[in-house]
Amino acid sequence: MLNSSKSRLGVIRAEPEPIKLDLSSTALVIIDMQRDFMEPGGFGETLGNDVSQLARAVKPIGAVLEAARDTGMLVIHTREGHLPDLSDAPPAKVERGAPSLRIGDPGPMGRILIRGEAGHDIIPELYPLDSEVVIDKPGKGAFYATELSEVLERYGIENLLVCGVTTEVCVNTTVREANDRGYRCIVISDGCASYFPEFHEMGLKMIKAQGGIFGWVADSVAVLEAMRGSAAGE
Ligand code: TIU
Repeated sequence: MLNSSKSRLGVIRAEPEPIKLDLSSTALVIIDMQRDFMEPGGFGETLGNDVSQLARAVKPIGAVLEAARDTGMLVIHTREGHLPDLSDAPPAKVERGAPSLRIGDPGPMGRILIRGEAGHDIIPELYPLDSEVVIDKPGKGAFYATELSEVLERYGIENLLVCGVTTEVCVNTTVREANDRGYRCIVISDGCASYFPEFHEMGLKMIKAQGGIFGWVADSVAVLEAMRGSAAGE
């Protein structure tokens, strides 16, 4: 059963300081690990990006996802995308820049960033189980115009382990939204990636600066230690 009333304490070796958490009120949030960002021919590449930069996050996320499944932690996957009629896509987003294909245009994985198309789906390595929550979001943040707040309240969640792509865009936006709503966010450093390595680095620094202004940062090894560690069952 998810989130039993029994608390399960874990300490994560994080920056700017270690954090002690009740793992039974903690969820794993995996941001936008979609083919549209990860593979050639999708939204990320149409913006001119080298999508191979994101591959490094897949294995660390996979390890934490496996531990979450083993320990019964709530798992939430998000997907950025729009309705086929683009009614939830602001013109300011669709018309921006000079991409090779715009949102809604037909591409090699179906229409770019449109719900239900092959490119919008999550990569096979991290595919959600039927029992896991999938949040479809039209924006960069996972709280804006979604049911995420209601889901977290329903499961009594207070802490979020956050990973996914890209570090400085959807991960940072979601962490900032979550922080303002009172959630403790622990960002998994090697479970995030950016098309720009320097933005990845600075995106993590921004979260943990000033005593953890938006949250904490820990690598997947430290998170796994806490999830599988001796504190479990305390
Ligand atoms: N372009 C970019 O870096 N990211 C996005 O557009 N969306 C997410 O980060 N998911």
